[in-house]
Amino acid sequence: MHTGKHTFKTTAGFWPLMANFWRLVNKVIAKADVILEVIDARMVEETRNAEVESKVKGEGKPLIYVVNKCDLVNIEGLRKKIQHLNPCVFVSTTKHHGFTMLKDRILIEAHKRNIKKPRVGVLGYPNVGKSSVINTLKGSSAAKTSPESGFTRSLQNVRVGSSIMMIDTPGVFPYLENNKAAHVLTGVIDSGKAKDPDAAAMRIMEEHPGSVEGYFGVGAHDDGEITLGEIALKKGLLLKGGKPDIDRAARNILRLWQKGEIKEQALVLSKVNQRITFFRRKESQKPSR
Ligand SMILES: Nc1nc2c(ncn2[C@@H]2O[C@H](COP(=O)(O)OP(=O)(O)OP(=O)(O)O)[C@@H](O)[C@H]2O)c(=O)[nH]1
Ligand SMILES: [Mg+2]
Repeated sequence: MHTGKHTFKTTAGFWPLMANFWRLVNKVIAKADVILEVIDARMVEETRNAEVESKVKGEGKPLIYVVNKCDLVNIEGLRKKIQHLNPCVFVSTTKHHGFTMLKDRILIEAHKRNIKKPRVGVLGYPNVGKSSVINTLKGSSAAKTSPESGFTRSLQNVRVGSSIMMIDTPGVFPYLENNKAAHVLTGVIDSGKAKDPDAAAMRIMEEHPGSVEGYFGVGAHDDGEITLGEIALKKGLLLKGGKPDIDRAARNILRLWQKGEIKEQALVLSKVNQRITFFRRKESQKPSR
């Protein structure tokens, strides 16, 4: 069982390790021949760390952007949006997608530098799936994972095949970063502890139109609060007097978002489209009267 997670966070939700942030990053950069920056596909900008990226590049080490949790987004839309991130590999550990490509990319970057057996440092925000990426590359659960952020607590070497050594790290933040809204969305701050759950839930609805509504089967409204109210009513989340409990509805959404259960609507739509095409095909196969 995992214990002691909270030694990583103060009650204010800060990360005491922040003082050690650069020490950790520098250590990983020094040890590694190739660096992976793992990013959450649903929140690319919020889970990138420009300072770390320029530090890695400044040290002359190759950086590969690993966009994880691709099962939760419309990948084609995302691919166009982040063409400038290069080299970039899209993966999903739950769907085992993109890992041959990732292994190849690691070896290509290493071989460019005449390194046959690269050591690969895996950096990224808490909860983006660093340990899961390592496990999927390896094909077994060597690095422990958890839906709780801040789970991996120290550097850990994991051998992948005969030629690659991965270095798992605890999630790291930009120095002095205090973007609470992003922390709620990325799961760094637990849904139960979010200060303004309704604002965070509405941000998800704004940035990923239709995803929350599609999940709960409610209508979309310009005013997100109306949608939250409908979700509360549908789920029977009521305050005394029968009013919808917006706060609980919003926390529910955040919990499902952090767990990766709410997907972008485009994905749902593409499934719907597949089904429509399937039924149309069946219809057209019926003998005409
Ligand atoms: N939907 C989805 N969930 C994922 C994927 N990869 C990881 N997760 C989930 O994300 C959560 C965090 O995964 P970890 O691998 O522990 O993340 P981490 O970056 O190592 O986290 P820390 O060690 O806490 O910094 C877990 O609940 C995983 O199951 C993915 O490709 N798709
Ligand atoms: Mg981890």
